[in-house]
Amino acid sequence: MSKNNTVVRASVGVLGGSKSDFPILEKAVAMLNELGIPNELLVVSAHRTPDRLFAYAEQAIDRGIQVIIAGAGGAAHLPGMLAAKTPLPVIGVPIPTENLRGLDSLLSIVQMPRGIPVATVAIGGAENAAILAAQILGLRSAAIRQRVEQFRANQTQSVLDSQDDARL
Ligand code: RP5
Repeated sequence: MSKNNTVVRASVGVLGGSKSDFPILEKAVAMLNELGIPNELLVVSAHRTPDRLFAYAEQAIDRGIQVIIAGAGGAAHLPGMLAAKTPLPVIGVPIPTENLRGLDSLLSIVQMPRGIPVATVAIGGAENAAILAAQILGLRSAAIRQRVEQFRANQTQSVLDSQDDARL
């Protein structure tokens, strides 16, 4: 919902294989909100709700989704299966796991077969997933591109402000 009570269609779908993934994925949502990008956060499990996965992927374009961020842990098939079912760009977020610390998630997501790519960020790297989604949307939106550039300029400035060596 926008400030004037009109319904704003999400342009980025943030999907998690389980609600237990939300503490990580909410960082993507926060970054998308900071960059002014309408989004939605849903549970869609490749293994527990496969029909919901297919339905989401098949309807996403018509619903106005332009980029999908998908996070899953362990046998993390959600991003790859979404990528198999939609031509939209899919960004995979490997969720940290208790036993293997997310290395299982990372390898499951990054090792896609030739022909069906998933852009994979670092383990737990939900914020970068959101920034990458914004950069993709920025190809067609000057306003989003400007907000990404401003974010980067602020980031640069805060690094410079926090260093005590003024020689550089
Ligand atoms: C994956 O299994 C989910 O993405 C989650 O990271 C992991 C554990 O899920 P829960 O057992 O916490 O629901 O499908």
